Amino acid sequence: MTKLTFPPGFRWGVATSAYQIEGAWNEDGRGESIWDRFVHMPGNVQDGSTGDVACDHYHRWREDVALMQQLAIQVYRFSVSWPRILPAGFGQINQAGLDFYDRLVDGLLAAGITPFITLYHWELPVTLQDKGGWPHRDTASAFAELADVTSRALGDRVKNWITHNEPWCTSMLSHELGEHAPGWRNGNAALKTAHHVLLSHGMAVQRLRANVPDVQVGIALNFEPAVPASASPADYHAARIWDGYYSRWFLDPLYGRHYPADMVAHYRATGYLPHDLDFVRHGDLDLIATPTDFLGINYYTRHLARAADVPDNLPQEIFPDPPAARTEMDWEVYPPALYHLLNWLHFGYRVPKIYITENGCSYLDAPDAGGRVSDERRIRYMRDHLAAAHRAIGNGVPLAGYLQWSLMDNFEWARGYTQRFGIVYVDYETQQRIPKDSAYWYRDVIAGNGFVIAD
Ligand code: IFM
Repeated sequence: MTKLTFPPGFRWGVATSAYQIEGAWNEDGRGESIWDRFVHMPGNVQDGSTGDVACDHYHRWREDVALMQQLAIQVYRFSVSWPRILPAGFGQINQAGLDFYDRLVDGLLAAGITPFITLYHWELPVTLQDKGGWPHRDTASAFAELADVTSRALGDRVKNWITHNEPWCTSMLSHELGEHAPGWRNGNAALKTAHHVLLSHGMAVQRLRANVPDVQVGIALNFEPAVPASASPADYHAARIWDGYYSRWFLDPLYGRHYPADMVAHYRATGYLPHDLDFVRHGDLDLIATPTDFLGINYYTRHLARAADVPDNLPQEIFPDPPAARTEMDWEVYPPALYHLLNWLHFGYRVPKIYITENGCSYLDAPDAGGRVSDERRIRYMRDHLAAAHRAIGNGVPLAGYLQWSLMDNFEWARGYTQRFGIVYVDYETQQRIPKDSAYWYRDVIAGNGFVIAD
């Protein structure tokens, strides 16, 4: 048996987002977001559900903070709902909305839990959507206003800020693939969105630095590192394009390298860039590359890249794909990709500090007759990913913390309530919270700053 001990000061936490847990979608002056509109249109969510009530965290936050305290959670990453604070997206502030986050922050600090705030976890006010949404450049300035207002109100107590969660989802998943709000299918709009999101990130970093003494600010990107599905050159090329599409398009400009040239050529060829990068203005790239203090990485699975449109690309799977190693999302469980990802970011981009801002899995384990939720597969998933992260730290990767997704089961966007990512089970009928076995396992990991694995 070997004990994997994490560096002193390593931070252990959990993550959630506002729309997925808060509910109270139209209370106390909150405006409407693109997700409120999207979920109320039939056909957009797998089980026809909405986040109208979700985990009712808006009313039960005290109980949730107490639960985190019992589980020894050190860091709580949550997002603010933009239309709760600025119902029209800019201008008039909804004080009741700000007060909610104010109370939450005070409650967390009183419980000894450090808040990490995400400013954008996908809740664009509909008023801004109706003016053109993220493909419109003005949305970036409105986001800077949200950063300004929120950090002025909370920055005396909250020192850790994440501007955006998963710009790939805001741009590609929502504007190219149409799976998330606003449900567009337009490659050019998706690339404009990506640019304006990155631009707004740079603007927000500057506001946060101005408003928050000792601020630590970063952005959370999601990664699905590609592996060629076979040894064919076509699949190798497909893997490179996938990483360009998913990761390098965001990382390169954030770290001062402009948009990657191979991807600009690729997007020209696909018709996504009919007028080249005409939406990039002088000075934008400097703003986007404004230095940050950390990079947040959200990792769940890898991507097997196959060049489907190549006629002689015969099936020659060289990587096993056992059905047992998939989560309820049908995502492959593959911890080694996390190890390689961390190394790639450290050695390739010289990222000064990294947090794993999300990692977790959906399994549908439910309470047994005695009320216990045994979620062995989640414990294995967390243990193996933490072991991969520990190995990367041994190479010098500056990993400062691990935030598990998610504190509790919640509204999984277009999948509704068909998924359960929580270490705490939520009974949506009664709103009862039941810590799963993984929650107790994680509590012990935190207490020991590590865990024991079999040799
Ligand atoms: O639930 C989401 C979260 O909102 C963003 N990252 C991935 C999670 C699981 O799909």
